[in-house]
Amino acid sequence: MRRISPVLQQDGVEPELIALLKTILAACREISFRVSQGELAGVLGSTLGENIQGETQKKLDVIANELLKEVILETGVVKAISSEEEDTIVAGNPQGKYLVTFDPLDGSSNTDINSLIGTIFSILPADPDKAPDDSSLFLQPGTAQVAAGYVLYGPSTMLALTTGHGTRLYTLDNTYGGFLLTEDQAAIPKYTTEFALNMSNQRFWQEPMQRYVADLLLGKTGPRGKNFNMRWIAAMVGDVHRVLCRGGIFAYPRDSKDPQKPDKLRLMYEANPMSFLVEQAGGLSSTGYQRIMDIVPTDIHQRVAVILGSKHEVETCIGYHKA
Ligand code: FDP
Repeated sequence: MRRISPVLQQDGVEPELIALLKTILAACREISFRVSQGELAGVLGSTLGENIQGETQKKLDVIANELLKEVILETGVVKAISSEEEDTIVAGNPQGKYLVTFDPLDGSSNTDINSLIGTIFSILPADPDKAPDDSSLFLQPGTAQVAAGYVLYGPSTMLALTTGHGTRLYTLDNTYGGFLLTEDQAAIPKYTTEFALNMSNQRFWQEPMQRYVADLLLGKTGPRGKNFNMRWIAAMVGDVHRVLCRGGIFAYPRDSKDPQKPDKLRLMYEANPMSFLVEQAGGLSSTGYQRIMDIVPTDIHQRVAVILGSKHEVETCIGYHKA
């Protein structure tokens, strides 16, 4: 079985980027270990509690954020980072070639129930002429990403990674301590009968999505002429992983539940990296009206509607938005 470095070298990935990816993965191995310890690690629960040593207990997402931030900035090749857990960007080496934006622990509502969670990351090139504390550094479309991936903390710890040469899946081998290639080219089937949506939001969706899902639910008796099945892990990283493994459509559409927050998922460290992985595996990713990776961000924490997965199904859903 192949390790990551030779695979990335074979793809012609720059040595500095390989080193950066390996550093991110080292932090993810540490996060994986802590996640696997659950309550025993004394890390779950309130950020305000204290453990028996009198140290302040921290939530797992805060710990994951600190771990990643520290090791990424230490590499010296990163000009700045942006994280879901940080209000503003954090400056790194002014000469750094890369920017890293990440969600340290996606699906955090799953932590306390020992269910799927993961770390999502996206790497962008850094403009050499901008200062490391200039947040406009990050305002690049998803098409500019040089690498993207997630590490899924599940029954096994898995990595999905792309540097633009397809999407590969790796599995953490705890005996050797590294990730081994277990799926060389993830390929999302073009057709599917599986959808993932938070159905409780149905009445708040916009009209095109209402119509699309109503037709899915009609199954064989409706215009789609086939029955669909539903899955909802409630952690994007888990739902997208299933889509990469066996196809499906995953959506978190725009809704009117909270007028202050029409979209839920974050563009820069959720939608863009997942879109890169999905497109590299032959799938599609859209807002319903626009390819997600073409969006030029205006804010590092911007939110966006997401519809991604099996090509034919996403195209069908987009069709309802044109009608
Ligand atoms: P969470 O809020 O638990 O971090 O990132 C947002 C996210 O999880 C996604 O991972 C997940 O797909 C979605 O929200 C779950 O939303 P619902 O609470 O509406 O099910």
